[in-house]
Amino acid sequence: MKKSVIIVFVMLLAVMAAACSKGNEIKKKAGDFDVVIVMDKNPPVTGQNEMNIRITDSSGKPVKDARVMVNYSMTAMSGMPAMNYTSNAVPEGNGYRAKTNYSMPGSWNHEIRITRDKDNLVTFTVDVR
Ligand SMILES: [Cu+2]
Repeated sequence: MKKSVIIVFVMLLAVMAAACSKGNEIKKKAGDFDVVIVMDKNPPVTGQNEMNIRITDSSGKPVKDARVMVNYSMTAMSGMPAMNYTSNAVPEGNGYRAKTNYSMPGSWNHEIRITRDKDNLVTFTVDVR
């Protein structure tokens, strides 16, 4: 009896932790812009993934008229040449959507280039399973 109560409690905690987890959300500054990147999978997996990119200006207004490119790459490893891909983000709602296709698991470097008047860069790494 006591044991089952503890088990239910632990399960509840796990569900709450999962709901609060923001492991798939990345927040960065790029010049005057605030950028929030949300990966559709947590963790991202080998193969097709999508990211939603929301950009706001210094007054908090969504930036919808920028050119947004996602470059993702992996440095060469033993038995694997360097990999480098670019994906054009397309406007969607108040943000942009970009598809990525990771050819292998591991740590992928990302650079998002946001162009409006000038280039603004966001860099981060994603651990792909
Ligand atoms: Cu690799």
